[in-house]
Amino acid sequence: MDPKIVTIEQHILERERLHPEATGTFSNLLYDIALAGKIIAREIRRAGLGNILGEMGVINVQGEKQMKLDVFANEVFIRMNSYTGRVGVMATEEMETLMNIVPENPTMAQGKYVLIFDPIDGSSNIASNVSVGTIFSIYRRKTPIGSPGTLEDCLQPGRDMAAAGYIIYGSSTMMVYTAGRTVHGFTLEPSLGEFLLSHPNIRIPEPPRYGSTNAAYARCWSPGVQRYHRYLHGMETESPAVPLSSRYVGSLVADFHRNLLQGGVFYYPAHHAPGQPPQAKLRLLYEAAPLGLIAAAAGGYASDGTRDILDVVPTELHQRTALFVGNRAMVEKAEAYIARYG
Ligand code: AHM
Ligand code: MG
Repeated sequence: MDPKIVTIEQHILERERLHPEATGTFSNLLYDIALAGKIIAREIRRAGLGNILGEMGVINVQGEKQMKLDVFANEVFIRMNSYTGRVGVMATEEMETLMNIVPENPTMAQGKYVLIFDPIDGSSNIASNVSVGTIFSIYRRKTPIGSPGTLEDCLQPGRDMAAAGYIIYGSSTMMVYTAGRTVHGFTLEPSLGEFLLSHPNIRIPEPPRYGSTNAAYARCWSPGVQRYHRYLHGMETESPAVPLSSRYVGSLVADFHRNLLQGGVFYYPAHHAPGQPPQAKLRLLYEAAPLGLIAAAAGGYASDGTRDILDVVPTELHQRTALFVGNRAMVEKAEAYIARYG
């Protein structure tokens, strides 16, 4: 066997050995997530075939309605993590309130970790065969193990995260994660059904190449953001000598992943309308904070336009935020333009 092949299990185990106090729970939780990712990837590969196979009687034999993929992915994540004793509380973008995990077996302790996830981000893209992703973050719970998990466990600043990652369902399936210091990427080898280490120690390269935003909303941005957009694309006197090129998938994980590997900045600013408070779209807990941790561990930075996204203390589960994420200097430039022009 090629000695260079490292499975995600081997890799996580190796990292665990660096922490003699580790019990293995955290490693096992990461495997659970990897397995959930494989199940979701398999289902996504068949997207679009549901109706055909249903008509052929291959699936939906009981006449059940085909489950939407985001609902399916949500179920997979919940089921994979409900009975392991590793997770005490979960929150998902798909559900209004948190899920307190009480093990069915009363002798089993309630888990010590908090799992927060967006089961399929960008799910509207599935209909046109465009990449989507799952985003997750893991925190240590604040409330005592054995007591019910509460909002206090979920509403922690990104800085306190134990790990974050995503699974991208693209031309191949990849899982990328960080436990806060380094970022590693694993590609699913479909015939083995294993995630293999393909991108060790990812660093956002310099110089940044891409600016990623939905520029159709430019009219709704604040003056500072509008000027920042002009700066990135060579229309301000101090613009970079080589302006950024533009790439926007409209699937956050895909846009983030490309910029992580090739350099760039993704920005989804708040929208402004006269007489109304600014409206942001992306969710702090499910989307912005985990990608912020990954960016930071890869040498980049994420901001809400005024401060490090990892310093924002959430006040509600589904809180929304503006997001600027990518190469550090480019994100700091966004903060500078917003500080100067609003
Ligand atoms: P979702 O959580 O409902 O899937 O929405 C999040 C998605 C992100 O993946 C993406 O960055 C953004 O919405 C795209 O929004 P827009 O269509 O406004 O550009
Ligand atoms: Mg989402």
